[in-house]
Amino acid sequence: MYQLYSNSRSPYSKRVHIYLQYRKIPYETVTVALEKLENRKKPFIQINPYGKVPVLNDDGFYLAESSAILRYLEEKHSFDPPFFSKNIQSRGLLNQAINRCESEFCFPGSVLYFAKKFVPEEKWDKNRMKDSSKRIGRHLDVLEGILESNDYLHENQFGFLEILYAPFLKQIELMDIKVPPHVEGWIKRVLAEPSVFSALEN
Ligand SMILES: N[C@@H](CCC(=O)N[C@@H](CS)C(=O)NCC(=O)O)C(=O)O
Repeated sequence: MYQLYSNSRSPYSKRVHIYLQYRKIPYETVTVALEKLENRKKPFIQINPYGKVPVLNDDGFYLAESSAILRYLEEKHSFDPPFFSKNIQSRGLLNQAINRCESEFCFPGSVLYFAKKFVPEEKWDKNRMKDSSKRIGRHLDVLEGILESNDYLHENQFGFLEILYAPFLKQIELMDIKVPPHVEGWIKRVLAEPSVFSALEN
């Protein structure tokens, strides 16, 4: 059975929980206590030298990076319909959207999340945080353009992108931005999807 090294406060870990539950793949969770810095010590540091969760253990094969884990499982299991279509242009557009999700939303989102959750306000890097909010605002305007005429981001179906975004959407109120109306409707749909709801509740 797959093992998922994870922490319950880690949005990147949550992506993999959502995916495994959405695809109904059995797995067990191995909790890595980030608060005790277990991720920086042996044996975990030998599994992932960057000391980050999530990591998937597939019978002794270890894979880190949430998006890479999802792609690996998606390729390994050949689900129907797959998240990555056979059409090369469709796959190209999905990969483009994945990169933009990471760099324009989740990364600046993490800057705000970790500052607000774990750093005392007097130590906040306010310029960096302001810049992160601005970047997220620009990104949501781009998503709004897509969602004006679609319920979901890629080929109008719940899929890979929604799973990557979901744990970060749950924290959107920390991002100090005005959420455009179609994005707001999409967030409600994504968070109501049963696998998302259950993975983010636990
Ligand atoms: N790009 C990685 C990011 C993983 C990541 O940043 N994980 C955080 C928890 S959300 C972590 O393990 N932080 C511990 C540390 O950096 O010490 C992914 O997609 O999996």
